Amino acid sequence: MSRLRTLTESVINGDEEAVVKLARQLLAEGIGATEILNEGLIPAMNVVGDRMKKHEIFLPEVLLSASAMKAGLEVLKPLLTAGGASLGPKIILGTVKGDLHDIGKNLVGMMLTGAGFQVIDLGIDVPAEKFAEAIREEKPAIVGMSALLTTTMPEMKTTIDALEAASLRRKVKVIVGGAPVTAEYATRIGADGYAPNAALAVDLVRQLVQ
Ligand code: B1M
Repeated sequence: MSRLRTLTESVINGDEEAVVKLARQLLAEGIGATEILNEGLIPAMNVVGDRMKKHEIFLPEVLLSASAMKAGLEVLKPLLTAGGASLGPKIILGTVKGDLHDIGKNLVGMMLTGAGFQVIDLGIDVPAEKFAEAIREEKPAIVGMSALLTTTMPEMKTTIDALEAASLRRKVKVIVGGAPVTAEYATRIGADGYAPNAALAVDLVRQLVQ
């Protein structure tokens, strides 16, 4: 089995220690952080998601895999965020109200930091009012919302409507993402952009701040 495949298996098995060790070894051997991310870590969450859907595994196992995934990301973080002088435009990120998934959002934050943006992460389960408050305080160029559940996607529209009602909508560009979100949905709810992954989120933000 290739080392990257072993890394994937270790995340699936929720073996945090093995994930950290292997990720460090792969980096030391000169394998790029992006390759480790895209070919080692991310495929694991897809397998976990499939098994979860088929009820082959349950929340405790998914949580272990999520922790292992996060530990792997921490190893890559210095490389993914390197190069960012963090003096570029501000971007506020958050996972919408009712939603606790943050691995994808964190990854988007790391890549944006690496691209030189100042990222202010509001965390998970962020209500519309908190986004509004942060816009007033931080005056960001962009607000990014993440949602992983079909049931929390409508919170993105609720937040956009709340920003409109608070006369804040025109002051920022709003971007959205997360596995169930689509470009068509983004347009429908009045967002300025959608990105299917973290690398494309960086491209999108660059376009929007030009
Ligand atoms: Co959850 N979960 N989960 N879960 N979970 C999903 C999303 C699910 C698809 C699994 C499944 O059934 N196949 C399913 C949703 C089904 C649906 O809505 N249709 C699901 C469910 C049902 C649930 C619960 C309801 C389960 C339960 O309680 N019965 C529950 C809900 C809790 C809540 O939020 N209120 C729940 C809980 C959890 C855990 C807490 C155990 C854990 C999250 C831990 C954490 O994040 N700290 C978890 C996990 C890990 C998953 C899966 C397995 C993996 C998600 C992930 O991290 N993917 C997920 C299945 C899956 O997605 N395959 C699943 C890796 C990550 C890198 O990808 O987040 O998509 P992703 O981010 C990508 C892009 O989407 C994009 O860029 C990222 C990087 O490329 N992106 C953006 C994301 N945000 C962006 C923002 C942007 C731009 C791009 O701009 C701002």
